[in-house]
Parts: sequence; structure tokens; C-alpha cells
Amino acid sequence: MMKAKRRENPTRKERSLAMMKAKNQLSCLMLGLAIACVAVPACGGEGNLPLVEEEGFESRDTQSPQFLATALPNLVKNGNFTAALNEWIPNIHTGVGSISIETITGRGNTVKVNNPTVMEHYKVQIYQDNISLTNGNCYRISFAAKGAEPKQIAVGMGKNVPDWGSYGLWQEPRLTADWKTHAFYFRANATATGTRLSFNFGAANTDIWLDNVRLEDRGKLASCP
Ligand SMILES: [Ca+2]
Repeated sequence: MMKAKRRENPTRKERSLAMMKAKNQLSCLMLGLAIACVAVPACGGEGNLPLVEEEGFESRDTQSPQFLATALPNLVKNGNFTAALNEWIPNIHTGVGSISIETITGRGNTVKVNNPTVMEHYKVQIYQDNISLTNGNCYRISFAAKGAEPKQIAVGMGKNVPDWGSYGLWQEPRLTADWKTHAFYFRANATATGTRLSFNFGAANTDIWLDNVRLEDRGKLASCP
């Protein structure tokens, strides 16, 4: 008798759980595109890993496109360095050190940076300019890298002219001796075309390898992880 009554009259907790579930499902439906569900942790579900900062998760990073309804275009040209350094601009302020292409089994071309001395991050860099940004949109930058020693590099998106002001991205990940993918999200603070996406190695006096640079525009997400 009690059991039958319980089934007909769910407890407050059960009602609350059912409502939360329905709400989440409705949220996902309303969001429509799988990309939106991926980026909203409330959508939950088996396939939707919470995409907070993903530093060091190469397997997750390479899987991430499967969560999207359609693969988003890579705003970075020649991000895999298939065409060597085409589209990229190496910039070594001191004239000491080197930036070159090294071919590695399984990765094809990668960028190899040698920097013998510690200086400011920006003094040894490779960058790509004039990537269009839309004010308020959420962007995801990811790249694979490793260092001969565990050193910090910096990745930024800023103006391509003085005062080099930031468009919302400046991160200083610490590299490891193994290849890892580092991923960060940022919300563009202006609509701009005169941009510079830069990888900065000046503070890392070691050898560093860089590959598979991707920049995706995730659009107007309420939450930019
Ligand atoms: Ca490559």
C-alpha cells in the first residue's frame, strides 16, 4: 500500500531530481546544437566531458571534435606546420637562438625552438597575425607542445601593434618532457582584425617543440569555460 502510494506520489527529492533532469534535457534541446551542449556543463550526459581548462589532456583534446555537430574551422592557418613556417612569423629579438622545422614520426612537421638564455617571454616568439575576433565570442585555443626541460611558455592574443594590448588571452602553461595538448578558453574583449596570436618562449631556456595549433570560435556562449 505504502509502495503504491509512493509511486503515485513521488517525494519532494524525487520530484526535484525529475525536474532537474527535465530541465537539463530541455536546456539541451533549446540549445539545439551539440556544440552548445558540449560547452554547457549542465547538459551532462555520457559523452559530454566538462570542458574546463584542459591542460595536459591530449586524448581528450583529440577527441573533442567528436562532441561537436560539425567540426569547427581552425582559424589558424597551417596549424600543423605541414607547409613548414608558411603563415607564421618567427621573431627573435636578440638574434640568439633559433626557430626551425623538425619532422617527427607521427607528427610530421613541428616547430622546434632553441632558446639559450632566459629573458622576457615575448623576446623569442612565433606568431600569426590578422585573425579576426568578434567581441564577446568565446574562443578555444589548443596546441601540442613539449620541452626538453619543464619550462613555462606563454600564449597570447593581442594587438599586432603597440601597445600590444590583450584581446583576452594570456596564459603561461608549463610544458613537460612529453607531448601534451594545452587548451584554454577566452572571451574576446573586442572585435578586431589587427591581431597577433603569439607563442612566446623567451623565458624558457631550453628546446621546445610546438605542433597542432587550433583556434576555434565557439560563438556567444553564456559560459566561456
Ligand atoms: Ca605537425
